Amino acid sequence: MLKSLIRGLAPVVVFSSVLFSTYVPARASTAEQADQAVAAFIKTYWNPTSKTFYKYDDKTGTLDFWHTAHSWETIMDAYARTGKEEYRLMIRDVYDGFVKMHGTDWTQNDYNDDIAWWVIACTHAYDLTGDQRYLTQAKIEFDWVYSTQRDPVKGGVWWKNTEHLVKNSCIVQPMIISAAKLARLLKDDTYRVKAESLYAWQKRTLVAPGGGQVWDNINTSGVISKYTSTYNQGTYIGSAVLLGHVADAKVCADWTKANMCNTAGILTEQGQGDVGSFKLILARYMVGLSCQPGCATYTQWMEANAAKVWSYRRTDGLMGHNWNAPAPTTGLEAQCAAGGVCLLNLLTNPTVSILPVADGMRARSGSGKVLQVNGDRTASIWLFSGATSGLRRPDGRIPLLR
Ligand code: 7K2
Repeated sequence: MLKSLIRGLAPVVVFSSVLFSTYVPARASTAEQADQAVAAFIKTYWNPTSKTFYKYDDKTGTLDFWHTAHSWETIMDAYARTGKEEYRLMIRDVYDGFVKMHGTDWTQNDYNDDIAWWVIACTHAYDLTGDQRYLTQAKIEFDWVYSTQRDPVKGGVWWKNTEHLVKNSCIVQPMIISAAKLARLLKDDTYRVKAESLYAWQKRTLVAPGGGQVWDNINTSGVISKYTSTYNQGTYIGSAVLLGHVADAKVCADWTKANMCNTAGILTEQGQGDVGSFKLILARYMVGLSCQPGCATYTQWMEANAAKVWSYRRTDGLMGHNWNAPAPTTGLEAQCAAGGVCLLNLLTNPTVSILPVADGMRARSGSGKVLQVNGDRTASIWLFSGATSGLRRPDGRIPLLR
């Protein structure tokens, strides 16, 4: 079994190493840990009746709009890793429960970043399931924010749609990620142009000279808030990777490691509430960066964080909001607990990413089939060393995962 798997993968490994000198980094965290982590999360926070997540670990409250997008993507990560039907059905259920509660006009939400996170999550859901409704909805919501919430005079995107006072990294960067993903999925290069132009604005306006540190926002008088968060560091890294500006992403990752971690490299930002989702965001896009050629050492950094937060888990398996201390035994909010789950599922995904590819490039899969990569420069070739059948969409294609 193992031998045939290795034989099956051999042509791919040769193919990739000849062209790109890629290698597979050591994986410290395990699928068993990821299994336990996602099971504990679902057991505590998922309400299958209302199809919503509870906010608190005593099964009270309802998880907020934007945190729900991240928990939804975390379930998608579990599905992408395992191909399990249970998670595939949950992808559908989370969306149905959310729409039941919030409808499909998400522009009712004051915060443009909240809308953008649902756009991003919908593109992820479409990638994994091929269900058109996610892509349709993502396009509608993105188009609304893009056409009504940009500053036509000075560039950038307003944070809130009820008042145009500040333009924040936390909206501009998720819009870049959304546009890059929509360009690929809709096969529409105008979205790539939008992404690139927002990226250029972001880089010249809200990134410190030399790169690395992402500032928070700029107001109507041109005053910049230099507050730094893993949220903004993470989405800059994600934007840069998706657009092929990997060098920018590396500078940002290096700055984050040097300035937002303790000496052991463990992220120190912590808190519940909104901040509770921030490290999850960084983790998602850091694992994406670590799959780029020459970036495997970032995997060790993320592995160290995963090991630490896992070591501080509760007896029920839930991980906390402070990755440098034991998880609180009560009062733990879902968006905080989701961070470690997301990280473990991404690190233990049995796929090997090669790199962004040129249009039309093909790779031979482990099973000997040829995968056509969908033509755009943001796509990565994903090679499956685990069961691929559960991961095929109804149209037979294997989704590109990030
Ligand atoms: O500090 C604020 C904001 O200035 C900053 O840009 C971001 C990112 O973090 C918080 S806001 C996080 C928002 C997420 N969406 C829903 C909103 O309710 C929430 O304020 O550092």
